[in-house]
Amino acid sequence: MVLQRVVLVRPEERVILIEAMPFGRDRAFAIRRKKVKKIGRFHVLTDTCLQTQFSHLELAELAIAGGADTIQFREKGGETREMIRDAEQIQTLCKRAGVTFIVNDRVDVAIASHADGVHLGQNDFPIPLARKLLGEGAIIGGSAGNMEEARKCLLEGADYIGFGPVYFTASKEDAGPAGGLDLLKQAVAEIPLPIIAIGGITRENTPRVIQAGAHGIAVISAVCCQQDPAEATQCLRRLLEVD
Ligand code: TZP
Ligand code: MG
Repeated sequence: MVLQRVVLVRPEERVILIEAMPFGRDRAFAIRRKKVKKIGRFHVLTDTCLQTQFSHLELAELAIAGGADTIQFREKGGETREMIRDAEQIQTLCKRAGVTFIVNDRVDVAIASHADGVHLGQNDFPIPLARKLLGEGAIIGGSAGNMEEARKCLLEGADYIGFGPVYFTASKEDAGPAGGLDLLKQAVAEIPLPIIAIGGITRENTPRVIQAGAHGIAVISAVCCQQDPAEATQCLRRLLEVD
């Protein structure tokens, strides 16, 4: 049986130990020491499929103006060269504003654009391989929809977990069923990484999500599909600051 234990040690130094005991209790176990990085609490994922009024760059600009602390460039299609150009421009913007810049799915685009990190789903580029390519300093986020996936992200070395969908969402076709607040609470209780709630996050439910212990939120439609993305971002930002 594979026994895995995760212990939060010396929280003042923001270090966690991840122990994996593949051969049982009486055998030597591997210990991985992992420095916990500063992870933003308000991730805006740029999207140009659900809406066509704003470009990725414009959305990033508006979200930063409204107070987002993390921009995730999320482009599922198109030409790689165009993606790199977009990513480079957003990176420049983020760097100037002191905002974290993450690229969804594409490790190559993250490297090319000097992004702060990547966000990877369960079937995307493997997290350990991404770590090898990006280095220890990079921020790597993993997506999880249940506890098993969350544990996997942790053991593979993710720095934070995008956990959800917490609520119903029409923004991602294969998002899976909404897990609800109780599952979110379970993830927060068990996984010693920042848990970013995603999926159907709105002004109405943000306070509940933060109350449940989430480190922060990640949104698409609540910002990108609004008439005024900067104002929408600002409203959500205020709700996070209340906590
Ligand atoms: N991953 C899980 S749910 C989701 C992603 C990318 C979509 C989130 O979009 P929205 O519009 O904030 O529900
Ligand atoms: Mg993905």
